[in-house]
Amino acid sequence: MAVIPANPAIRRPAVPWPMCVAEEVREALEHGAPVVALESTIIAHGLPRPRNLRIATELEETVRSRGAVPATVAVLDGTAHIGLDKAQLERVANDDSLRKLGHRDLAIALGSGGSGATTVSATAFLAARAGLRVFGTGGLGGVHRGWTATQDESADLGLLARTRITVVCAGVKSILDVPATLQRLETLGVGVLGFRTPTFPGFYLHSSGLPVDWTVQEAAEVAAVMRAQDALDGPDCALIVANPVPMEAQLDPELHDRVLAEALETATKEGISGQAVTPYLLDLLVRQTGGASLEANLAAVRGNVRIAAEIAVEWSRQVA
Ligand code: PSU
Ligand code: MN
Repeated sequence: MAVIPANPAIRRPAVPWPMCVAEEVREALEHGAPVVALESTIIAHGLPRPRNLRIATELEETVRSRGAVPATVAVLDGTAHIGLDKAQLERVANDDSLRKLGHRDLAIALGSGGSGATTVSATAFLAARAGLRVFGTGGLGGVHRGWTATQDESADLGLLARTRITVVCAGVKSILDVPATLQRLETLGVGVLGFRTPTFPGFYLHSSGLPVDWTVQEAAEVAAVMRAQDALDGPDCALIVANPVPMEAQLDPELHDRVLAEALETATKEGISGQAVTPYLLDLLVRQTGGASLEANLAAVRGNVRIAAEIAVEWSRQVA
């Protein structure tokens, strides 16, 4: 019987390159101290300049003020960074050439020395690889409207179905097909917890009107669920903590519905497709609501990052 020699390239253990974990983050992980992953697509492609940099900095400060270490994730010149310094964060906010990287783009960007901002899928992948367990973001990608024709479902969902990480979000944007997205999460086996809410949040709106099966009231309860997941050693998928924008900060529902319908129509007319769909619609919504959608967006992200930090703190306390 012929013995096929093992490919040494496959056997070789992982080397530190191409991932650079910031000193502060590495230290926190070594000591079991709380760390929160933050994505960079929201900074580079989801928020207008120059406010994006201020917000990126503010989000990191929010994490710190709650007693956790922030780790914004991005790919710069062929290296995946878990935790950015000031200059790197500035670059993410201002560099026009930064691409939008989903997890499928990671090896390609690293192998070719490229740079880009990471989406939820790429951030969750890299953060989990680095040993982080909690991630705060705005909204998840999901199933787009008209999916039967375009097959446009965010790669976020597939990646979250096989990555053990807790993601705090305000649901998914109403530019998506929200019921279909919830159904996909169920099919993929991704757990969803409503945070102090019995309904799935509507990102700009406090509620999408759709129920969630589980509701928790405190960060400690989320940490307990994460411990149970570890005790079972699975399922190896994400836990979604769906945290609504406060009622007083939500977008006026009437304005929301009107502008959304217009934006969807324009996007179809202009033939926007693929990765461009999400940033295009978000930008159009901001302009058509006179900035009001941006304020609701920010309120949602701020709330999520705060809760993510609280969960990370509880989690490190409970596993200590
Ligand atoms: N939702 C937001 N702002 C964003 C995104 C989602 O409120 O910037 C980004 C996230 O990075 C998310 C990505 O992972 O859009 C999904 O893009 P796509 O639909 O192309 O997978
Ligand atoms: Mn897409």
